[in-house]
Amino acid sequence: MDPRIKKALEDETKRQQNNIELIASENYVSKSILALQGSIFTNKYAEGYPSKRYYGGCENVDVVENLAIEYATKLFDAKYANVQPHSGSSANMAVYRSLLSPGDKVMGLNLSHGGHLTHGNPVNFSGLDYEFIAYNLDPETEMLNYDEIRRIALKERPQMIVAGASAYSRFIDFEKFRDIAHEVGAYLFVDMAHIAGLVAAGYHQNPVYYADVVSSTTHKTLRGPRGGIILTNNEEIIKKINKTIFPGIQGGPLMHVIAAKAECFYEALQPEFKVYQEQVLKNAKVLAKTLQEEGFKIISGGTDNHLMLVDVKSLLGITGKDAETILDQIHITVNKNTIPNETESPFKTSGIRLGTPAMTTRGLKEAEFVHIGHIIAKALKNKDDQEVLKELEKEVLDLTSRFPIYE
Ligand code: DSN
Repeated sequence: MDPRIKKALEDETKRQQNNIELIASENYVSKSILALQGSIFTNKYAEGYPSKRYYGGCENVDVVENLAIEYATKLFDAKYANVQPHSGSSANMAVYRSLLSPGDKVMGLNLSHGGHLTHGNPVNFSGLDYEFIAYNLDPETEMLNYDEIRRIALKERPQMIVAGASAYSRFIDFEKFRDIAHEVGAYLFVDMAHIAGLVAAGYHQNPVYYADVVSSTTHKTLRGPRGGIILTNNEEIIKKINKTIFPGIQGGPLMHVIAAKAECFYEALQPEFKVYQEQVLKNAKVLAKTLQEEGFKIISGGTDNHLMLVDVKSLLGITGKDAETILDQIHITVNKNTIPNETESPFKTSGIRLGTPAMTTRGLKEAEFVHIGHIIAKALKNKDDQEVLKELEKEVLDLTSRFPIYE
């Protein structure tokens, strides 16, 4: 291996082992998934779908793609799945292109209120190709306000409503979204990327029962390889989606990733996965509570899922970027994040987003998350005291050394 690439790999392994990983969209895959994603399936071209390929020698990749579809549909109780999207963004592009025409009106959650780039941000293809109308969180509750979403939908009459978020810590009522979409004759499209693992384990309402189409990534709470999927119960819609993914927007599917997705769905069907997700939720609740006891404002007052948004500016006058840098110094990885009614630029922000999926995979429970909450608070409150930061760094390294990423 090229020595410089090898060194980066070794350094990254060390970083992942040493750091407390709190980025809400990250996780550690199983050794089986790691092996499959680095397997010889990567050598195979398989344009098309199982039994309808444009290349010979596809008998084994057909097996893994069929298994991925079988397990995904079982896991989410859906009739149809397309497991080929290279990413969540590709999946979302395929959904829009299958059901909309350029210029059609779509509603999505504002990025700075917790939405996603592909939910209509003006610099993203979604915002460029379609006329997106953003809905915001309620300024008082900092939660989704379904009456307000309905009011906007009745006024705007969109062709599609997108539900789902990247930085929203509350339960999302897909049934209410469905009712609004039906009332205005719009498709309901749910991007469940962040909460897919919770849905799979039965800890969040399953959007497949309410939406016309559902997309997800496979690498967040679902703990699989980096990639996307699309689910639906509608035969006409899956036909369109399949055509849009291939030959519409993708060529050869990443068969090594699809093999790893099949393993991911298989793992998520096991009883241990439910226990894991339950712990993810318990850990998030205690982390939010600990930070609140330390004086921090948690956006919306708490969390129902795997993540929380912490307003660092109102208590300490620092930006989310400052907080990210200080925590990085003591080996805690987080990301700065805009909060509702943000006054700072997206490069600075007033908040940080914290999530529990990755460290829960490593075996941390409530006691460790209370400890992490106190470490975060102490570091941010003593940001200029190098001695305190050094002590905290030691505490972090001691904690992570007790929970290896791969035994
Ligand atoms: N970038 C992802 C996240 O961190 O939430 C969303 O795709």
